[in-house]
Amino acid sequence: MSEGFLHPDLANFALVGDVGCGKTALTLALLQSDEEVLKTQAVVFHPSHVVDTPGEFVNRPAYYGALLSTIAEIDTIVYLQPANSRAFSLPPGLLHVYPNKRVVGVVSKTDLPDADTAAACRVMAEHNIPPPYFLTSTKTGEGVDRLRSFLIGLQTPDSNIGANDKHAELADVGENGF
Ligand SMILES: Nc1nc2c(ncn2[C@@H]2O[C@H](COP(=O)(O)OP(=O)(O)OP(=O)(O)O)[C@@H](O)[C@H]2O)c(=O)[nH]1
Ligand SMILES: [Mg+2]
Repeated sequence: MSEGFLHPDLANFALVGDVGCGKTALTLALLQSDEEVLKTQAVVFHPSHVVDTPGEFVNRPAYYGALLSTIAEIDTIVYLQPANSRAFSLPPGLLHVYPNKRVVGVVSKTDLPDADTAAACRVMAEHNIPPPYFLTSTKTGEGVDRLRSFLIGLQTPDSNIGANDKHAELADVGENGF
């Protein structure tokens, strides 16, 4: 498997979000993998603790336990909010169970004709996911390189300070105005 070796520092994050929000497509784009995007039936562990979760983990309470145990040892949650949706899909309480995890907010599918990226960013802000937010489309490639660079930057040696401190530090480099 070649993926992961291209970006050895692209590590230690889990993509989380509703069914069909684009987690697998974004994971493969970040890894520059040409694997086919298929419905995720079970957690997929890529090299370096890059974890693609099934959307059922957030929209079916029966799977919350599986989600919690899957992300237990992972530092960063990459949460996807589709650009055409105002439904927030992280399970309530998740961020209380793991208050020290870093959460990176991503707007996915910005290419859709009914995309409203401002509304998607607002949904995340209203649910305590701090900016910067990354606007991405795996169809056009928008934002993928920028998100990859950001995630790689989290793995640099001085990123071991508390997740919240790091987030505050990075919030200034906002990728957009929200
Ligand atoms: N237009 C558009 N379609 C996308 C984008 N990203 C993903 N899709 C499509 O949306 C559908 C779902 O994408 P997936 O990556 O499988 O979504 P997922 O979040 O992994 O879904 P589950 O595995 O079911 O949780 C697929 O048909 C993708 O081709 C995008 O940026 N733009
Ligand atoms: Mg998937």
